[in-house]
Amino acid sequence: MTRVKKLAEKLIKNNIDGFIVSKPENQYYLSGFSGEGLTIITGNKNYVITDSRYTEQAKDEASGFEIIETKAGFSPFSISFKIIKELGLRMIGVESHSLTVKEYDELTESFKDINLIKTEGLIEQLRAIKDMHEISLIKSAQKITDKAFEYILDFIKPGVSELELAAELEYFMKKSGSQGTAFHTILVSGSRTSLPHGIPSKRVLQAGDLVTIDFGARFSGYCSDMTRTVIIGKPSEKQLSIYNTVLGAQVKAIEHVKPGLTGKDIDGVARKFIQEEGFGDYFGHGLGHGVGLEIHEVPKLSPKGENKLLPGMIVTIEPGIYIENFGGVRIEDMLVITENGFENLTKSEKQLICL
Ligand SMILES: [Mn+2]
Repeated sequence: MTRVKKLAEKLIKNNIDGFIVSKPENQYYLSGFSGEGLTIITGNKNYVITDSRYTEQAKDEASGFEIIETKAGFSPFSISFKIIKELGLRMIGVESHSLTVKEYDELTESFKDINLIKTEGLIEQLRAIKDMHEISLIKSAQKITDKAFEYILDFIKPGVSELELAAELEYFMKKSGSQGTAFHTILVSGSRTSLPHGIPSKRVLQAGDLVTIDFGARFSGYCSDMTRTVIIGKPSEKQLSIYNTVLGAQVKAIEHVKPGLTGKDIDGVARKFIQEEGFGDYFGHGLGHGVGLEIHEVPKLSPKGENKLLPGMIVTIEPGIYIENFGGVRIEDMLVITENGFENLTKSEKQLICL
C-alpha cells in the first residue's frame, strides 16, 4: 500500500479528502485491478467499484481494497456518490484528463453539495519514478523485444509485405511471453519510411528499401519501446548520410543523459547535431518520452521538456529524419536513469544492418 500512502500525502496537500481514480492505468498502479471500474481513495478506506464481470478478478488482484459490485444498469459513478456521502467527504478530486464530459456532468449533477476538484497527473507524477520491480518488468518486456528483432531479420527480404512482417513479429512476441503489443506496431518500408508513425500496409519490400520497425512488448502491464531501421541491400550515399546523422545524434544524446538535466537539455543535444548536419527541417518530433504502464508517460524529452530527469525514470531516445517521397530513419533505445547516469536497456545492434 506504499503507493496509496504516497498518493494520500499528495491529496492532503491538495485539500482533497476523497479521490475518484478513473484512468485504468492509474487504478492498476494503485490496486493491481486490471478490469473496468472506478477506484476510490480516501486514505484509510479504499474501494474498487466494478461489475459482476470483474468481481472475482478484483478480489484476486486488489488486496487491501474493499470490492463493491454495481447492480446491472448502474454506473460505478452512482455508487461512488453513495460511498462519498456515507463517509461525509466534501472535497472530491477527479482526474480531468481521463473523465469524459458526460461523466463529469453526471458527477456535478449528483454531487450538488460536494466540491469537485479537477486534477491532472497526480498519479502520473508518482508513476514517473519506477521501483526495482517495475524496472525488472520493463527489462523483461525489452528482452522479448530484442529477441523479436533478431528473429524478424531473417524475414526481411524482397517479396514480403509490411503487413506480413508485422504479423510475424507480433506472433513471435506473443509466443515469447508478451501479453500483446505495447502499441500498434509501426512497420514501414521504402519511401513510406518518411511516415514517422506509418501503419503497416500491403506494400511489398524491394531491394534498396529502408525498413523502419518501431515496436514493443507488454509484460505484466509494462511496455517496452524500440525502433530500428535496416536496409535491403546496399545503402545509397543519401540513405547512408541520413542513417549516420540519426545514429550520431542518438549516441551523442545518450552520452549526455544523467539525473538533474531536463528533457529539453537532452533533446537539444540531438537537435543541434541534426541541424549541423543539414537535416534540421526533417526532425519534427520530440526526442523521447517516459515509458511504463503506458507507452507515452512523463517526462517528455522535447524542446518543451522542463522536467528534470531523476533516478528510476525510464525514457526513450529516438531521433529521426523523414524526407517526403524519399524515406526516413529512426533509431530508438530505452534507458533507465540511475544515480550516476543511465543503463541502456536496449541491446539490439544499431549500426546499419544491410540484409
Ligand atoms: Mn517511442
